[in-house]
Amino acid sequence: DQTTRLVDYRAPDWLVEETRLNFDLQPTATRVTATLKVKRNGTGPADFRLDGHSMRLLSAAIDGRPVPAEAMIEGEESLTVSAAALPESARESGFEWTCVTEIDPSANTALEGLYMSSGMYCTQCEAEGFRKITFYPDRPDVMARFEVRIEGDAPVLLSNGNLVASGALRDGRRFAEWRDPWPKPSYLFALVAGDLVSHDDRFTTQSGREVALRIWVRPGDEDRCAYAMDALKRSMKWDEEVYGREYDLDLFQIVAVDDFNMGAMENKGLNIFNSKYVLASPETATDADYARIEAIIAHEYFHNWTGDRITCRDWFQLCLKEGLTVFRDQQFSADQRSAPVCRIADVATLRARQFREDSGPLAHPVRPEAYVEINNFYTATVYEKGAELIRMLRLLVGASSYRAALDLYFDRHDGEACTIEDWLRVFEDATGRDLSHFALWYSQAGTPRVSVKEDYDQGVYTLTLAQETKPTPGQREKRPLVIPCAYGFLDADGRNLGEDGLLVLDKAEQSFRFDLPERPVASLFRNFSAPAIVERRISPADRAILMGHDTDPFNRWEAARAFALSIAGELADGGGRIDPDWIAALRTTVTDESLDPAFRALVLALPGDDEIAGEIAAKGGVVDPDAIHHALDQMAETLAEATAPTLRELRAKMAVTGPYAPDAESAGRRSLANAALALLTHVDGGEAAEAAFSKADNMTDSLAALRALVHRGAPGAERALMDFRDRWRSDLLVMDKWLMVQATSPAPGALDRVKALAETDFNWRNPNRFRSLIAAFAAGNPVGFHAADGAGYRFFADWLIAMDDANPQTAARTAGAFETWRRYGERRQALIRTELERIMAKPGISKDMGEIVGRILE
Ligand code: BAL
Ligand code: ZN
Repeated sequence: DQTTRLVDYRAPDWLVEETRLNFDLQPTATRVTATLKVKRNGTGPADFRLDGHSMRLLSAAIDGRPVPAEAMIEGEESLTVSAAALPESARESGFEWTCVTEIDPSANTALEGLYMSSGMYCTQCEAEGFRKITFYPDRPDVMARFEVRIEGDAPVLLSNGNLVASGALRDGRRFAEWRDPWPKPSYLFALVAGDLVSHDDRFTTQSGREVALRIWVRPGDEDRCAYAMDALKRSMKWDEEVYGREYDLDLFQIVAVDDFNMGAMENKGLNIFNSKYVLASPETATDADYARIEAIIAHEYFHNWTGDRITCRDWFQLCLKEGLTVFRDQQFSADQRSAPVCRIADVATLRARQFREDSGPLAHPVRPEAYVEINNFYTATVYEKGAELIRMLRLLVGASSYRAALDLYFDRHDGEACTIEDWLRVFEDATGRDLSHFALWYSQAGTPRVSVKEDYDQGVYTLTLAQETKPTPGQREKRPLVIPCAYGFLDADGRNLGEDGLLVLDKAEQSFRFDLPERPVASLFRNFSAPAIVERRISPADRAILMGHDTDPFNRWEAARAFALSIAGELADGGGRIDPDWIAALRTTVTDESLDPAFRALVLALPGDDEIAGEIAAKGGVVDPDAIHHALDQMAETLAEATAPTLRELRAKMAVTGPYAPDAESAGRRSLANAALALLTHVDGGEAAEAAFSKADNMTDSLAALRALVHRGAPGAERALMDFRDRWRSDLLVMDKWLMVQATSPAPGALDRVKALAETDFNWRNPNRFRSLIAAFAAGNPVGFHAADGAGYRFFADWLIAMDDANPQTAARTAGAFETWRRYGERRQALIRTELERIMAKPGISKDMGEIVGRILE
């Protein structure tokens, strides 16, 4: 059994106080000498067990004396010196362990451990990559001070902490020595070596400490770092102001890397980023890219306290750092931009990814209790639902108590590796509340459904809320959760009625009574106060009141979304009609100049195919991707026909003058103009989009126009695709957008086009390329992927099999596109099953892929 279980957690037998690493870098044979000062944790004899694999052990010594081969047991992923083989003196008081290993970074296509990307050396150690660099107790509750010496040909040699020495060696080689004063687990170790240039700046902390800031990129990319640097400085200031957290080293560095499994990584003092989330210029990056860069820079920086200074005891506690840090980055973005717009976007992502996960075979609690491969648990549930739990806690205890609890958390646990129990105890101690019931959110998987019943009689409004969570894999019985519901009431004219407040539903069913002078239009779960699915019958008239007047912008948007979803659902089911009231209400909202353009753009966007599929599946229906797509097309066309002059007017009004700037206000104007453009393409044959494409002076407008043309199969699409390619063919990050536009196009022939693109000079081993073409097709092209003959499934499975050999982590994560397979009709299910079984039968399938596909098939 390859499963690791939370209940089996045991404190480490040995701790490491100091770790000295010496790297002699060579592309195919890098030598790593590791010297660890080890001490016993506990009493009595204990084997000295180290994690490690995919490297050659050249020698090992204890207190300078070679360890004989027969005293070491090499397991598949470990090296053990038995307690009996340890020298007498070492058994109690500890010892110095030295080992020399040899690794081949050039052959490391899994991008975990030490590997090469575009000629540079870099590392990714979270969660368990360090054990591919040297033998080590590779677990987050072992925290050591690291000293690192790097020797290599590259001009720039980086590691964590502060630089203490550097210089030239013989034969053109160089060395650098780094010391990180803060104890850290091995997963936060980082090394980078390459031909890099830096974009530099400084930050003075609130206590007056001078910090040098450096963003390292390949020569030629220096002029694309300014926005990331600005976002970094704003993040540093924000964390001081809002959380009282100051940076703690003299240097903070970021490196942009082309081949990277994740978005970025919070290694102490040396964050490594997927270059996609650092590099930006108006010509090459969209408004959405700028917003993502800002959020991810903030996220990784915030990890310095929530992740690095206080880390996780074990990987089951991943949400301790990830949920909290996502919540912090969401707060930051909301402060920098429009809070309602950010909230709506965050909820849309949560519903699209996490609700989908929570309702299928991959559902798991925010704190999972078992895993085969921990890399499979960097999920929307751990991250995004984890952030929602923090948000609910803050709502329940109030903002000032939340801050007091966080202060206590940092005071009490600085330098420790903690658990969710530690986290909740801090809140209990700071507020005097009992959170034992709330804790269920961490262990119970599945999205609760809250049904709403309303009654008004003789001045009393009664609201009855009932909750239910459906069974999830391994959890049949579900208990009622603590569900906060922020509410307010409106009268028939849309004015406030009575007081706003917060209800807490903590039983299966509860009624709440309010004295109100008239029947209210209730605005419930304001600002999406709990990650729940709300089932409520509401009249079109009440919906229109909420859409037009709610003081909670989230619920104004929610009312519009619910309206569109119900129309789309009925159309896809072969019935229904396009209610003219929907069009009228949309027109009123999108032309309301008192509203933020970014908000209006969100209201104007139609629901996605997958969102409708999720609704149909939740009601027990069989999902037909073609019917859903047809319904959405009909809606877009009818809306565009009815509002074409309004849409054109909106575009004219939203035109941004002057040079491009990525600020939220101009981005909002562009998003509304481009939402209108996408609709207009349904009625003008692409005329407006062609004009917009040829005059665009920034990537946001250029890409929006290209997408509108390609996705409608407009006559100008081919020409625009060629122009775009000719202009950007040497810029791989921009070409990813070009690939993605084609991969996600619902126009006929998408699969043939994707196949052809995959056969040209497509570097599929690069995760960004793979995601832009193969993953985007499976996850973002429901019509092409679910083609009735199964060709889309076959194509995708072929690629998963190929990628699994090279990079199991990226392959397994991409395979999640199959998680909704039981939503579809029998024929499609049979075709998908064939592909899933083919993947499972692949000789040498990785742990990563075996776990994901196994769970999907269960
Ligand atoms: N810790 C992995 C990348 C991130 O969540 O920041
Ligand atoms: Zn994170």
